Amino acid sequence: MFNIDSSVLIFGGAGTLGSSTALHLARKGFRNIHVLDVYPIPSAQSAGNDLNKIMGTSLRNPVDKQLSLEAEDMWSNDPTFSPFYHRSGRLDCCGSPDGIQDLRDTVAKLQQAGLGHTVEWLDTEAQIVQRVPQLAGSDIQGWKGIFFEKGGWLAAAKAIDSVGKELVRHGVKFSFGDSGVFDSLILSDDGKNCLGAVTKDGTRYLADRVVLASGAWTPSLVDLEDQCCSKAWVYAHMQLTPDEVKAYAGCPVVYNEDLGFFFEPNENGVIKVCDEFPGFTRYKMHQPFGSPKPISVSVPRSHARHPTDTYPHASEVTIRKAIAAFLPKFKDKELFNRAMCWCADTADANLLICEHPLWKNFFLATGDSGHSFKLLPIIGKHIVELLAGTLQKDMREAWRWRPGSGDARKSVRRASAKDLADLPGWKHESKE
Ligand code: FSA
Repeated sequence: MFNIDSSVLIFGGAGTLGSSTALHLARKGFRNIHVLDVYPIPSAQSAGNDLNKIMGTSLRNPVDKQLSLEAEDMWSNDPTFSPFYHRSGRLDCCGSPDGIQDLRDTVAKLQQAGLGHTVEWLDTEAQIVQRVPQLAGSDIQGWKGIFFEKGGWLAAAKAIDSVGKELVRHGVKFSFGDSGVFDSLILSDDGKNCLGAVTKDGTRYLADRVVLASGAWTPSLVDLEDQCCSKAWVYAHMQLTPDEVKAYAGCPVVYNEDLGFFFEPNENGVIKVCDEFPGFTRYKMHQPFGSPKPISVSVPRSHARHPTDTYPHASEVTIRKAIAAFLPKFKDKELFNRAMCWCADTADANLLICEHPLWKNFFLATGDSGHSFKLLPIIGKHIVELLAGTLQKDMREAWRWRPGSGDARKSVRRASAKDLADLPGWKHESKE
């Protein structure tokens, strides 16, 4: 029986998938929700704790159309979320033959899904510049583009903070620090039922349902049998002058799969720039719960705990290359807040949201594959359906437990991720 009196523990509850789960439970009237995390909401080590994330329809997987439409509706109309949706538009653009083919494939997929009318194909540089005047004078020879009028960006950390405030209003219980960090499960005598969990400080919590939504940390907490590979992506910030801010205000998100992407300046005149690449792993021997012995697993390193970490020297080169291509005016600008942010890739880039096959009432919600922040308002609704046993079949199928079904280290990307151990330049303090 699962009803509003059931108790639910949500680890990673201060991040994207976890906070959304707590929100949907709270809105349904559940009175016994306990959010646990190492940092208070919005968790300083959540990938969602960021200036901005890209918003727009992306149809990678079978259930994406429904999720995209549901998310767009809530980002537009739900007061907890709508202040944080900036409808600047989004340009996907590329100059390489492979990149242009990918753009054409994207249009074809949208058309097949009946969403062809939501994008405009930009065939020439002039058409691109007409949509994004800030690209005039950039090195975009031969580029093609797709313009998503409806897309834009999300003020990510602020949106999770807004969820946190609503959770407080609903009376949700929180535990942060060592009493919020997952250590192990409490199992029934026959080992088949999850009865609760123990946290790092030894506190024992009993619950009807336990959800582990710890993002890129999940594979180091519970053995996921290689279904998720945690990888870091990088970003840097640059400060614009007031005149530059005026010129870039309202600029659509520009995304180039060969180079990277940038966002319009925020209220402090800061632009975030990212390069695009297959991510960085950090493999080490580690023993997650459920594994009888230490195994090789990519373990994130928290930027919140290691604030002087930056990114590898190689990232400075690729971020500078992206800036030189689409923000040439700013190519000599100082960069700051260089950092890594951790996501969990699955082999097929579908989420991993399912009950654990061995331990009933223990649920995983991870495998964001770098594209799930836009689902913040809606994903929790479906996670709650999973807890209640009512999740629709195509979602159950897409998000199922599926070890052995592919290579998460490569995922659907062009190449396998390189390991941080082989990349100098990012670690600026010796403490582990
Ligand atoms: O929703 C989107 O398409 C944004 S993806 C942003 C990104 O940095 C990727 O570019 C990267 O490859 C990784 O997946 C992390 O997220």
